[in-house]
Amino acid sequence: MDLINKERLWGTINDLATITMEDQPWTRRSFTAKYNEGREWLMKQMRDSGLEVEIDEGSNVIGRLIGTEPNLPPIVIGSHTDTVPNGGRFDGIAGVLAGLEIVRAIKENDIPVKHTIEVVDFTSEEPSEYGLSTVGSRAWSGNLTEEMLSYTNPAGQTLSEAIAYAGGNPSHIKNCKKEKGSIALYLELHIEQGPVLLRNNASLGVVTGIVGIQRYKVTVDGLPNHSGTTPMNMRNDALTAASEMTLALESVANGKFDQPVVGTVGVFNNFPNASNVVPGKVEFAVEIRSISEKAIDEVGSEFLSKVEEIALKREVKIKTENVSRSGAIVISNEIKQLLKESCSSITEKVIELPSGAGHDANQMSLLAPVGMIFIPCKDGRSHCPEEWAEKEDFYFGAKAMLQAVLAFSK
Ligand code: HGY
Ligand code: MN
Ligand code: MN
Ligand code: MN
Repeated sequence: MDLINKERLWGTINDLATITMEDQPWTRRSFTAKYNEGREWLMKQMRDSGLEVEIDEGSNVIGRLIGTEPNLPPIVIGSHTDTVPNGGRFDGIAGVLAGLEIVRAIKENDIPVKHTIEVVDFTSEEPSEYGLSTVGSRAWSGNLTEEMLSYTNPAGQTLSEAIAYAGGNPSHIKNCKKEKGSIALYLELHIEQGPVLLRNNASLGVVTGIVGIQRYKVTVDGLPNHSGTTPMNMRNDALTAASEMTLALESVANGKFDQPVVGTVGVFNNFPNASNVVPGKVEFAVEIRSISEKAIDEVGSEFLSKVEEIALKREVKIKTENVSRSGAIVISNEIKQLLKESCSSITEKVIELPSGAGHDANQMSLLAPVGMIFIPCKDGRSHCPEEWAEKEDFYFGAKAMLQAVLAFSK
């Protein structure tokens, strides 16, 4: 008998994804009114489904279905409902809504499940205007420091104020820190955000590991000047210096390491950004990712020394800040086996693969055994308006995750 309601599951995707900023399709940036609106919609769905609903000190939204043995540590099914700009109908949303559908199926069919199940929308998984990602799951793992709470957005508001705006209580953030072992299992369904499932004609993927991510913020201070009267050999141009540093990251990341590495400059802010002013200052964001911590360290140190060299040569000042580091994780054989069996009970087109994207599972791996199921996304693309997943794959993913929960909690 089919427990997952395919049409209802698919309908929730559209209901939430269309709660988007008027001027930016498929966008619900964390800590905005739209983000709060989307979470109000989610909490109503949770309450209407008979779940206990709360927003914790880290402003994580939690919907709880009490198990038959409530003293057992809970199973957490999580992901995120915030998006990158113009970026997500499925990224994050799919995992939260699959969790909602799973608890609905359990409740409606009176299936006895020992463990309490918590469906969690973790706050600000995407790098926000405050420069930090996985904010809510960091609050649970204890990796959301006082210094991070003081990070500011371009308007000068602090992350602490933003968490309060999202319904959290940052001055008591320590209250939502969890102890290792206080969660029985963390599961996350996510679109792959890459082409591997498609290339292998697979419907479901069992994730074998998740990259670590090192984030830096680099500030280049040159000398703003009149672009018409300042000769080329008398400039301290912050933008050309920052551009050479960006190309240096690209060439270092193209080097040979024990595992594949990617390096990206995705944010690049030029000041004063006027066509007739020699750029005085550039702030840019750097991220380096790999399954290998050693490779991340090697690329990071090589990049930072190149930045020093270029600054010296171009007579500009630099400040490099270590914004955050999330560790790479390897999924345990036990959890991989659990997910392989549950996925294979739904479809024979199952493969194993690593995740080049970071997830809340990175932080959750510090607290509990974690497992992830991937579903294919169209053309392997994500973080763009074209991001799309097929109803059937999403349905298979939710069914497989339900199987995994029932098998784990029998
Ligand atoms: O950036 C990532 O890897 C994820 O999509 N937040
Ligand atoms: Mn993302
Ligand atoms: Mn995501
Ligand atoms: Mn002028």
